[in-house]
Amino acid sequence: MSPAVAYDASAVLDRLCGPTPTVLRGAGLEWPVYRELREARLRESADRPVTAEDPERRPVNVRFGEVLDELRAERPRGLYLRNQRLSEFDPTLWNLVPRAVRRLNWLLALPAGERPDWAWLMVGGAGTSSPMHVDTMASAAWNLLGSGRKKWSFHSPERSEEWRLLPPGVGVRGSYEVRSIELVQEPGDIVVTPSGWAHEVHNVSGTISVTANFVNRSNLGFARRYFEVLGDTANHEALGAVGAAFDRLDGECAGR
Ligand SMILES: O=C(O)CCC(=O)C(=O)O
Ligand SMILES: [Fe+2]
Repeated sequence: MSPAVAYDASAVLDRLCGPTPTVLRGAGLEWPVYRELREARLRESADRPVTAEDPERRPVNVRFGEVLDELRAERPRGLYLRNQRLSEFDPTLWNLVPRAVRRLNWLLALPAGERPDWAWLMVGGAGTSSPMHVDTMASAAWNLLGSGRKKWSFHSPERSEEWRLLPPGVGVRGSYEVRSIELVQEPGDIVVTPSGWAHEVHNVSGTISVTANFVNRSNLGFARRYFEVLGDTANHEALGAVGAAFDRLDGECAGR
C-alpha cells in the first residue's frame, strides 16, 4: 500500500476568497468531512432532538431521524434543518474540514466568549429552500454539498442595497461586472458566497451540506464598512484590531 498523502487545501484557499459567487466543481471531494455527509453515517444520530423549520419557516422540534426521512420521502413534510450549529451537533465533523480552511476565519482568533460559532450542518428534503438573504455580519461563506442538488441565485451587493438587505453605501458602486448569477451545486462541489451578495437557495432534491462563514483579509474592508454604516463602533473597531493583528503576522496564517 502506498503511504497516505495528506490532502493539501492550499490550492483552493484563494478560490474560497474570490469576489464573485462561484461553484468550485469537485473541490470538496477530498475533504475528509465530505465522506461523513451521507445519510447512513448521520443515522447514527437519528435519535437526537433538533430544531428544524416547517414549510412556513416556523421552528419545529423533531428527532434528527425525522429530518433524514425527508431525504427519501415520496411526499416530504417540508422540514429543513438549516440552523444547526456543527459544534453542537458533532464537533468531530468540523475537525474533518481541512485545517487551512478552518483557519480562514480570522475571528477564530478572538477570545472564546467573543468568537462567532459560524459553521452549520444543513439537511432538507426536495422543495425546501432558504429565502433571499445576505449572510450574517457581512461575512463570506463556503458551502460543501454532501448529497443531493442545490440551485443558487445570487445578486450583487448593489442589488442587496436596493432590496434593503444591506445598508446603503456598503458595496462599492459600479464595481460589480455581473449583477446576477445562477448556478447548480452537485455533490462534492463548493459554492462560494462573497460578502454582501444576496442569495436564495433551493433544494432541487434532498440535500446534506455543511457551510461556514468567515471574515479575513479578502473581505475585512467590506465587513468594516458594514459596521461603520450601521454605526456599530464596537464591531468596527474589533474588526480593525483583528486585521491589524493578522497584518503583523505578515501572511503567515491562512486567509492570506
Ligand atoms: O443551502 C441553503 O439553504 C442556504 C445556505 C446559505 O445561504 C446559508 O447558510 O447562509
Ligand atoms: Fe447564506
